[in-house]
Amino acid sequence: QVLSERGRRSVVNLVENDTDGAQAHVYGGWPAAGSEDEGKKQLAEQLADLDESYPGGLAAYLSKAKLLLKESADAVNPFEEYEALVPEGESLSFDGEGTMPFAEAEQKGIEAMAGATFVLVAGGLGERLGYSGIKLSLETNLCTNTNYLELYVRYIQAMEYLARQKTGRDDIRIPLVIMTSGDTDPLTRQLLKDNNNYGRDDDLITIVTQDKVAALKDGSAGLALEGDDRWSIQTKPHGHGDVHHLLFREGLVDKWEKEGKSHVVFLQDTNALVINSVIPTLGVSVAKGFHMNSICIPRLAGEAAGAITRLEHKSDPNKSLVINVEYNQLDPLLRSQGDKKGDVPDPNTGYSPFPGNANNLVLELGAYAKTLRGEDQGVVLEFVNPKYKDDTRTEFKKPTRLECMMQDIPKLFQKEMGQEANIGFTMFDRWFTFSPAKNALEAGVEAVDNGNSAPGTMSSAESDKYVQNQRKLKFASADVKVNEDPATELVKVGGIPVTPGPRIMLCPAFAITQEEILAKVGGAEKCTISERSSVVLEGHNLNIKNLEVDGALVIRCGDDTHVTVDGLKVENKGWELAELDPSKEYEETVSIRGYTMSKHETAEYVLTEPGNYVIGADGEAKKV
Ligand code: UGB
Repeated sequence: QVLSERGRRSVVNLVENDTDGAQAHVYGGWPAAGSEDEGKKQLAEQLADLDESYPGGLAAYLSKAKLLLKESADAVNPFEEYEALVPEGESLSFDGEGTMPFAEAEQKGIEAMAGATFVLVAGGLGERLGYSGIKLSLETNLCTNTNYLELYVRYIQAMEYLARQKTGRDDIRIPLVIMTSGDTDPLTRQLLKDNNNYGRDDDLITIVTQDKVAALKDGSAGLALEGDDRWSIQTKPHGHGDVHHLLFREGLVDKWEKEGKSHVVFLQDTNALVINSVIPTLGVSVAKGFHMNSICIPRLAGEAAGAITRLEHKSDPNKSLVINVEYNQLDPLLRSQGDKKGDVPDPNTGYSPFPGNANNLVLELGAYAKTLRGEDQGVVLEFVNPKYKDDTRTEFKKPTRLECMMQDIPKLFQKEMGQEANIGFTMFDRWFTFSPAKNALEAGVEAVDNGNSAPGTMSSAESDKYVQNQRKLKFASADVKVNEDPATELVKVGGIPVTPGPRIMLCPAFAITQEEILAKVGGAEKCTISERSSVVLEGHNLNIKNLEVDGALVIRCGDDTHVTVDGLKVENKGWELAELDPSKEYEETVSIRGYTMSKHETAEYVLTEPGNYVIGADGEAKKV
């Protein structure tokens, strides 16, 4: 009688569906009325919340869990019926050869930009990174101190600007949805609030929040209680796969269709390089009619990145599909087939023969919407990954739960569209696309010491951003040394090999396409940047004609400020990385990177007034 109607209904549901008594510890042995009533109410409300947040309710969740836990206990191989083959796909190279010329893909992408909409999955905690805040708040680099969230927003803003310029249409608006979880939601909202949404209109940034799911204590899917609290069920994250159902449930996909959008771009939280690949990938999606296109990179064998595979069904070709196989499943799968060598490199390339999944996806909206409206409502296939106490595979070391991944959506595409589903991927060079910050410094140092060249730390992510910009400017014929060779050029800071410089930041408002870089730098009489230099360039209408830098230079221009750098020669003490003193304590954000930056001297130009300016040999910015 103390329970609310919804609470009471959920308890009754739990009892009625519990045919094997697996949940008796939850609903059985309640003390008499009047005793612990608050606890009873709390439990019933939580059961009702769990019921409401999962399609089909808690009963559906538990019955799926039972099945999957049984298969796991029996060590059923989920790939039994399949053989993993290396899939055929597209490849693009910014400065080399691909299956399609880069400039052609980029042009097609530029034409499609107006139809893009972005989703950033940011519900994960930075446990591996050793960071207790939200990963989106981490600074991508110490030259501009731009955090991940701001970087993605600035990129989207730059895309919108370019789309408006190209089409002459002022009404193009590119929205962003951020998926948070209970763990990341308050801090993400606070970050946006503290920064006034980074200047975006309120309706252009939407937050959807994923719910946690019930934790399970044993192979019968018994609900795990929170420590000694018999009135509280333990919950855990369900994985980034929640994003599809949430977009459907919140009506966002319907809204985008009405607005005439054509593609949805999914981004992960801490890979600053990936934005380079979005426009060309969009171009490939359009050219090839892909319903789903995964951004890929050459994968290091054993790397914690999924592999895109063609899973060939042994008896029914209609069940074959191109899909990610997650890194923890790849080795056992490959050990069970062919040469049985497992997840090893191809001796000819040094990389895994399977494309590495950067897990940034471009989905075609029409096919996606159709798929989400199917019976699964975007709930992607789940899996369990219990850590067993011993080989009997009966008891868990700690409670487990159902998990799901956003890159598993091809199975739903296939279910709703059959063989019509057109699933592809686009490979890019690693330097251009992939360097996420996922690991703590210690784990990164260990990876380096073990011969893995991808430490995946804050510092390697920052260094790779500079290398990328060195390469972009070099491509545009600038006189810039590319320092990227771990054996001869990189220097160790905090145990992680990083580029000694130059440290170059080409902000999204300076260039997000190859076309822009060539237009702004490619025609320069001179653009020389010494190795010890740091350079920040920002401005849609900033052009380099003649520039020499040996030190630190920052030029930031407003949208309507046209600036030509013609004859500027910068020579100053510049900026330097400072290693941490092992005897001192540092803030978490500093200690996970392993250094700070000392900004000794800077030549800085911030020009926001509309008009035309030249920065010449005398170092003055003159209005012309
Ligand atoms: N995320 C959520 O939004 N909600 C969740 O419940 C969990 C995560 P991780 P991991 O880039 O190399 C992925 O933890 O294990 C967000 C791919 O599955 O960084 O490294 C989270 O905030 C893998 O195939 O994922 O693996 C983050 O933005 C591989 O490509 C994102 O989901 C790998 O990334 C990924 O979470 C990679």
